[in-house]
Amino acid sequence: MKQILPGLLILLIIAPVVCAETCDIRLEIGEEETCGNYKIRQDSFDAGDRTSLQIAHFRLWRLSPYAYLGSSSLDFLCETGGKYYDDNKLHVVYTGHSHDPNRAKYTLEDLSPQLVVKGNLKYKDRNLNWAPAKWATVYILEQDPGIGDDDYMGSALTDETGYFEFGPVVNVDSDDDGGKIDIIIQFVAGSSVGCVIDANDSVHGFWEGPYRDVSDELYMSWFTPDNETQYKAWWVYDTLCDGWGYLSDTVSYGMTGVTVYWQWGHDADYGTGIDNTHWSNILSQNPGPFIYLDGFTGRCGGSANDPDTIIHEYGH
Ligand SMILES: [Ca+2]
Ligand SMILES: [Ca+2]
Ligand SMILES: [Ca+2]
Ligand SMILES: [Ca+2]
Repeated sequence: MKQILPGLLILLIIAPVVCAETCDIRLEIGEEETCGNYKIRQDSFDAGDRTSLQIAHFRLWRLSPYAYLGSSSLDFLCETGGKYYDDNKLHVVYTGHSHDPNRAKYTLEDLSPQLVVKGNLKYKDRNLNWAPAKWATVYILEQDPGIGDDDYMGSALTDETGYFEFGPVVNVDSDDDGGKIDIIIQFVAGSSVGCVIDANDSVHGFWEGPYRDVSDELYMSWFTPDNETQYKAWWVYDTLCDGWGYLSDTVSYGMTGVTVYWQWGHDADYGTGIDNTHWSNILSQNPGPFIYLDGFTGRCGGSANDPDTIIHEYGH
């Protein structure tokens, strides 16, 4: 399948996706272990008033952005509630010790705030009603205006009802001000089923946001731009998905991704020299298969209006 967003992905720096975590850890002196975004190292024991290994000494680190948080100690009989570190984002409890070898038992909780992005994507269908946009790819990014590259957080896919969920991810804008993250979203008419692209080889889609300093959850409905040069691309994509679903359901055939050219006001010649709607799998720079649809303005967007034609070409 044609790569959906090569340009975009090259520009982005992949950010680590880390989830909240609780870890039970046993460490000998000199051992270290990570839990979520934190690392602990066991240094030594001190005798308390009841046992010889009652007080554990350790050191802590944050992994991203990297920071040494210093050394500390906990008494498992007198400090049963443990202690908080790094602005309450890390909780450490020393829960006792084991002999032979002597090991400190810790419970670490990474309490970094988490963010979930979820919601519904709708497109204007051929009856001009808002309908679920199924199998759209949703790219989630963290915007860093003025301080460098935006951070790519990951992607999700809408389901049959147009719903998607992304996360949880750590809600810390670590390369910005350390505050909450600033979400931008790109919705794209593409997935492993295929994609709908324009005459410049860009996948049809649109951006939403930024949503600045989002706390725990961003949950809303999004709509394709209310403009026929935009939403007719989603008609084509929906028909492509229907064709794929039909083959999958009726003959259990997993069709490979199909790239569909469609652009408002354009004939079906996107480099093949054929200006009527057609298909091919012989483009030298890419193995295809491809479908080329006309988008004549005089025909109100041409083949986008005509699912039968799209399915006919898909059938090849
Ligand atoms: Ca930011
Ligand atoms: Ca950045
Ligand atoms: Ca950032
Ligand atoms: Ca921010």
